Amino acid sequence: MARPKIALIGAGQIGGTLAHLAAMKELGDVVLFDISEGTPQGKALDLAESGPAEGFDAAISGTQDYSDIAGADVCIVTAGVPRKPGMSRDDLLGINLKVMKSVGEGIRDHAPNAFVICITNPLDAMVWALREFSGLPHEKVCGMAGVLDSARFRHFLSLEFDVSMRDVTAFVLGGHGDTMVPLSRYSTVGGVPLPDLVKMGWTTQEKLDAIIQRTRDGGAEIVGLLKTGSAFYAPATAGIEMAEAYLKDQKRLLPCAAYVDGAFGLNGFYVGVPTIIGKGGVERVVNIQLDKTEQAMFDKSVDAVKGLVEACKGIEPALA
Ligand code: A3D
Repeated sequence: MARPKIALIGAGQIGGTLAHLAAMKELGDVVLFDISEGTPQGKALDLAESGPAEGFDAAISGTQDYSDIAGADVCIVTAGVPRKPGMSRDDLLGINLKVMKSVGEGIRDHAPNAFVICITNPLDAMVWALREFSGLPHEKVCGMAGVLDSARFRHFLSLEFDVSMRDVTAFVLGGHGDTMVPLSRYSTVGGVPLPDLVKMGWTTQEKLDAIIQRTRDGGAEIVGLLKTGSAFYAPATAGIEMAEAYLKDQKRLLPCAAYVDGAFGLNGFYVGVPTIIGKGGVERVVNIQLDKTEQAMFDKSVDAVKGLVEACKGIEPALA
């Protein structure tokens, strides 16, 4: 039986790390695609040469030709530009929208049966645009953000409580931007919700609020430190978690930017929600109950994404 084929559109910081992780985990053969001549080929060769020591069986190649992604089972899209210090994710809209057009058409023409995970920012608007340009079924196109934002939240919480990150679960919903919604009530240590841990004296509400804010600013904190680009190790790890859930039909419950039609008061809109990912792609949107405050934060976040989608329609008339 042939190994699955994983196409990585964009061979930059995240793309290269995705290729490394996919090979190490033997998820399938990897094709790196990028418009930058030599970059995907160079990274592919370098990664392939790490195979003998690591002992993985995966073919890794690089290309500038979309026909080489033919038949891909999974496409992970990081093509575009990342932010620099002082930039918001939204500042990337115009340039990355053009990139989504060429990528969406490439996937439509060569890998129409793939499960597509978008990582390019501004995430929620770009996954919407990528779906429009590719024309793939909505359940086969989603965006990675919630897994990363939740991982950041889990990491900060584990530091605060001095417990293993493995025992911290967390939910971050909404758009992947300043309005994202970390949900304390649905975040736990070993099943104990955060509000209970505040009552038990494990932390204070003030400290929890500061952690929530640090989570919202998690991407900017790394951009500020790196100065030349944005985070890539944790974003790649999160993307691979989603790809693995699809390829192995794991039915994982993961927050991701999914097409929501009927849940959360939304009718046909891409935003971060809890989903089940398995062999059908985004198989279910999990319609958890939000209290009034949470719903208000979620609605505000949805409005922010709506603004970006409208801006896309203004730039690219074909989308309107
Ligand atoms: P970078 O290292 O610059 O890689 C981007 C790659 O895209 C470069 O190699 C470019 O040559 C390539 N590229 C540009 N245009 C095209 C095109 N038309 N077709 C194919 N390839 C193209 O960036 P990165 O890997 O650090 O980040 C990639 C994207 O992910 C950026 O938009 C980031 O903002 C975004 N990002 C998202 C998250 C989320 O949580 C959603 C986190 C971190 C970064």
